[in-house]
Amino acid sequence: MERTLIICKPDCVNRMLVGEVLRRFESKGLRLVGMKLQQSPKPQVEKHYEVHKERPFYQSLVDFMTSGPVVVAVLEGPGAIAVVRNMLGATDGRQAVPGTIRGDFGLDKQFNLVHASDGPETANFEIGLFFKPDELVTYQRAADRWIVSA
Ligand code: 3AN
Repeated sequence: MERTLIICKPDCVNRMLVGEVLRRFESKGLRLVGMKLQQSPKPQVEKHYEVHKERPFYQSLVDFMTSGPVVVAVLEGPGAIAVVRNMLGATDGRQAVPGTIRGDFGLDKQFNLVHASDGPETANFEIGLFFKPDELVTYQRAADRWIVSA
């Protein structure tokens, strides 16, 4: 089992696509183990995007990510990190393949709707940045036996 962090960005919340995005992940078989709507504090966003600090778009990205509320969530499932990244599609909506979230709903590389962790270390770091341990809930659903074989 793997956990990954997603952020439905301000454009996603503003365009009222949060339900559509979560529906896709839930339908795929990924389980929500944490979720909240928040106005992100700037230092948290700066830490989150620290790897992009030297990139020309960094300041504009931080401004965008603090421009309105976001929905942050932790999803759990087998191979969750790669599964979610594949379902998002390429960074730039113009290049993202139809059928992916960015391919179906976006045309931009900054306003690209959803962030998702890109590896196990990043996932750990990002989950810890956005959630306290007691905000993550572990539970079993009987229906899981139809999604993941023992
Ligand atoms: P991804 O979100 O697909 O992992 P990254 O990690 O390369 O993409 O970029 C992080 C975020 O930075 C993207 N989600 C996007 O919002 C923004 N971004 C990436 N490239 C650009 C760019 N050329 N211009 C503006 N924003 C960008």
